Amino acid sequence: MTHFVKAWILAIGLILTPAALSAQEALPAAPSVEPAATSELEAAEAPAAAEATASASDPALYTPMKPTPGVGMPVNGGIDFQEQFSETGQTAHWINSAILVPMMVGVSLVVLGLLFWVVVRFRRGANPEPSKTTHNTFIEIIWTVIPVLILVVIAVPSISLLARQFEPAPEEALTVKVTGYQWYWGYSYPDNGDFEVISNMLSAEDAEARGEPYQLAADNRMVIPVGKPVKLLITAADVIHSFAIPSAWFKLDAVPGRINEKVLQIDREGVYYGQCSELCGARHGFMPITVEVLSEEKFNNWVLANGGTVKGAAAEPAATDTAPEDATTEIAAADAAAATN
Ligand SMILES: [Cu+2]
Repeated sequence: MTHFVKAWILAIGLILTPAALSAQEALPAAPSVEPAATSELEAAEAPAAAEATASASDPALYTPMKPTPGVGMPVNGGIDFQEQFSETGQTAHWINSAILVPMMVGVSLVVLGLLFWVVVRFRRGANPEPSKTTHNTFIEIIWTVIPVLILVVIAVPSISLLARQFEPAPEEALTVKVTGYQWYWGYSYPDNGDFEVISNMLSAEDAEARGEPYQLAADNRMVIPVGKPVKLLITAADVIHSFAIPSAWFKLDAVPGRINEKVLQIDREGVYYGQCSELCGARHGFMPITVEVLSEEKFNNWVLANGGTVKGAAAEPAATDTAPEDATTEIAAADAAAATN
């Protein structure tokens, strides 16, 4: 009787299989390589994208920096983490290579050695009368205390790193709001006139023409100043995405209706690539992240090239060691104003 029921369940399953397959095919068309508008949402954003490209391409103020090969991007045959350019990244990489990997290798070798010793020393030929011992207090203390010590050695740097990664941003930090869309990124700068940069993946030809890695390069980049904490407010407009830059040890989910906050600080000028790291639909693999890190002065020029305003340019320049930069910023602002008139 049960065989009969099983056979029927199997038969119904087989009959329904083609229907399930065609239902999957009915999903959005396979991703095309072109970053052209593929949804209504994206089409609606297209004018904004065109605008941003037009203003950002003012070569007098800003030209996209060429990436350094192997820096801020994956390398062929790489098995280690990417080289790290943030303080937390360097600490994390150090914990991995100075603490975790040596411990893994050490523990593995000790266990392997013990196994070999047991196999050889206590084989039937060498040890015909096996011992009937069931307890040994000394050994039991050893195999409890040593693992506890190993866990403590790992926990101390690891938990302090975790806490450091989620320290709130300092008061003066620049704020950038990152929004994940299906399937591109938007970066808005509320401290600089609240303009938004829409960032789509470059086609293979455009990426090659710009000397950038295909599927990591984007038409408009997120630009931030070097060596300064940047408060990233991360959210999403449709489904969950995740904003990740491996060479800055940065990853945080972008969740609709919620703002996640984390500090990003990169200590060297350059171009750093990342990808959306939360499965978010058909073109999930085609929404790369490109971050360009510039000096304060070049960053301000980029802001002006995008029609933004430079923080503190209108007000009295702050009496700090950044005063000369503020002066050049004002000149640039004046130039930009003259150019638009
Ligand atoms: Cu995504």
